[in-house]
Amino acid sequence: MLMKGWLSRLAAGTGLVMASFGAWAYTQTSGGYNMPTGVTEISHAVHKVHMAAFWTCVAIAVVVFGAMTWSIINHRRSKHPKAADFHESVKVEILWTIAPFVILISLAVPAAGTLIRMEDTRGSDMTVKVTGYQWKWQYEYLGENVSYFSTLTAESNAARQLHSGVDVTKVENYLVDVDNPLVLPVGKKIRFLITANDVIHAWWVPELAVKKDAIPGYVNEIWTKIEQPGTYRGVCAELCGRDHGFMPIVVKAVSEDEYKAFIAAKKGGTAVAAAAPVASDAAPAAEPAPAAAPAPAAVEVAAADTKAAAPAPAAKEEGKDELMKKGEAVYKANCAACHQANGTGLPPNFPSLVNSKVANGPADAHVTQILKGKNLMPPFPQLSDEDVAAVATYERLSWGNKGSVVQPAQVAALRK
Ligand code: HEC
Ligand SMILES: [Cu+2]
Repeated sequence: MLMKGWLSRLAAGTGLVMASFGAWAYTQTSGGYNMPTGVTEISHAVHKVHMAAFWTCVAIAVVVFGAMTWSIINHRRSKHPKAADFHESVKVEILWTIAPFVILISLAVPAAGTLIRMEDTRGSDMTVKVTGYQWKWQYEYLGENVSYFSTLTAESNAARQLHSGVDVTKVENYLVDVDNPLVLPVGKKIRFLITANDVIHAWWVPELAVKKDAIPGYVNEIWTKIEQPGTYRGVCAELCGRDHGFMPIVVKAVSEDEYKAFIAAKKGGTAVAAAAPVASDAAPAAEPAPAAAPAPAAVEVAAADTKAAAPAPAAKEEGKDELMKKGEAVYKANCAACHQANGTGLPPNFPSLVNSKVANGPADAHVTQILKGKNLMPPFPQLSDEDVAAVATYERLSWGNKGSVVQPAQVAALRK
């Protein structure tokens, strides 16, 4: 028996209404599948444009699939064996030219407005220069003389190694946590200058609606104004080589006082690349802040770093144990990806450092190779003299190697 016309229309209509209600309910909670609304004025604007385009698509789908379903049911061949043969209608043609035009313009206007606002970096309160490296980020607070590197936490890095034996589901914030997050104040207009030092990267933090290519030789601009304190995570969004997936971004938005304490604490020491895995959401404040930082719970990062970096002028002689300990951290953060945690490397491309001629040979050549790189090995000029001395010492005295201790002063001399 054939369905009556009104019945089939009702059925098709109900189905579509239910489907779109489902979609609506889903986007309200986002369920992790929709774009985040974010925590900045721009991210809200971007979300609005996104939802407007989404609902326009839903409305078009309802009309198109509704007409199609209705036609399939009511004009099927068994019902109308002889097809109608109408054609050409100026009215319909005008309608289907004007309707898409109106739809596109009504979407383009708010989208263009938002894009223009995103680019307007005028009147910013502070500037942070972001530099992409293979495979880490450097943050430089312009005018503050504070700059540091931000790399994947040692914990994630160890867990991700082939045959690490670590159950990665047990690692907190696996692959999305860093040693030194970017600390920013809320309620301030922050301008970012984004560039790269080797290949093209892209700095992307979805909840800030900030995504910009980091291109060597170019400086791109973008800005943000974060509304609420919190930890916001992002990733490099431009395929930049083997460890592209291992250079996450963590932004910690804090109150202005906490931010000031952080900067003050950072100024107390030099920037270090060595890893002190902190700053996961759940981690309790690591240790009491030093005297320089008035806010007690202030940014645990600051506290950890200042301690590690204490007053260490380049010329100071360092004990072997100290160098070895620091060297291990620097090695894990910067070298283990290629040379492996146990030094055996991944031959034939990445040589073993066990019994290596370089690690057992003259220190100058060893240090120069770290500073300047060689063939597939990238240069590491961004590491401090201390870090280079420590990592060289660590390589020269680990895994049965019989090299010498390297002092920061030696590195400083070779840098020139
Ligand atoms: C992207 C991979 C990669 C990273 C990261 C890396 N290396 Fe290398 N390393 C290499 C390659 C490739 C060579 C071989 C270079 C050549 O001789 O052509 C090498 C060679 C060496 C050698 C000499 C080995 C020998 O006997 O020939 C030393 C020492 C060394 N690296 C130390 C380091 C240190 C220290 C770090 C971290 C600061 C580091 N490497 C990070 C790829 C890497
Ligand atoms: Cu990258």
